Amino acid sequence: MNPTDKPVALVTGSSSGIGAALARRLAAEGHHVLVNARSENAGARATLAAIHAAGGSGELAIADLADLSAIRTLFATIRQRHGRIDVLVNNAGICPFREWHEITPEDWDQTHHTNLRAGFFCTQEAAKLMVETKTAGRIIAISSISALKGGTVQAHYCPTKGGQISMMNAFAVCLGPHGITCNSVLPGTIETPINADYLSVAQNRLNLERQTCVGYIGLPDDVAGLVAFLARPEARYITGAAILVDGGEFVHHL
Ligand code: NAD
Ligand code: RM4
Repeated sequence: MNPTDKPVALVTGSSSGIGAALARRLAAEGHHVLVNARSENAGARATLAAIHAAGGSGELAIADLADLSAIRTLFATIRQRHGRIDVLVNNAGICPFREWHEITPEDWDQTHHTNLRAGFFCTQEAAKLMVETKTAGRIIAISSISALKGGTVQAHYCPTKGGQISMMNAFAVCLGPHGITCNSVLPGTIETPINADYLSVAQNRLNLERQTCVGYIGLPDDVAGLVAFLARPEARYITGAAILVDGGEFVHHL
């Protein structure tokens, strides 16, 4: 049964990068955080250890979200153990950098299943539980500036990020009458394992730094404050919003 009276937050893909920062921050804000990863890896254990070290509460929630049956099992476990979910952050994502002419059907399917389909079915499962328990829940998609801009090696990835915004808008309409908000957060370039190889090329890093207004690449904690705010009760009137956290990259024309 429910091992905690705290509101329960699931952060998908929280063994590294932005997800790990969001998990730590939501725990610091008083949530019991479900740290999701594909397997019980060192990163997931490190996220949970950091939560506990800071006096927070959480547990591992292992599931490969590209697998629909794993999503169903994950939510069945959440129902059984907690009987509630208050916050869902659809953060898990992949971006295999590929030139447009090299992208295979397998790249397309893997990217869409992870970034978009998993988010849809996690949202559907979370929303069912929120509606049943009359929880004024919060659903937040970690989309991207790539929903609004193209990228030379991201022609398969950009549509998944645009789709996330469209999906949150649709769910905002469906779930608003239940007091559930659905929003999208659009990071610019944030230093994480997803882009470590790309940013290790000095010219790529310089180009991206120059594209921002502030002149530097963001860190995962730069995204955490906004997500924590959207998860709070005081954010109840913000829904169907898409908010950039990009150091001004979108408005900066070189
Ligand atoms: P990351 O690689 O550190 O994090 C992605 C996480 O998703 C990893 O922990 C990975 O294990 C997990 N994941 C991947 N497939 C999964 C699956 N099938 N099931 C469960 N977990 C899975 O990179 P990140 O930059 O922290 O990415 C987090 C999100 O932020 C992604 O959706 C990404 O598109 C988005 N984003 C990142 C940037 C950036 O510049 N870093 C910018 C905009 C948006
Ligand atoms: C983002 C954006 C960033 C890149 C990540 C992987 O949406 O394009 O520049 O680092 O994707």
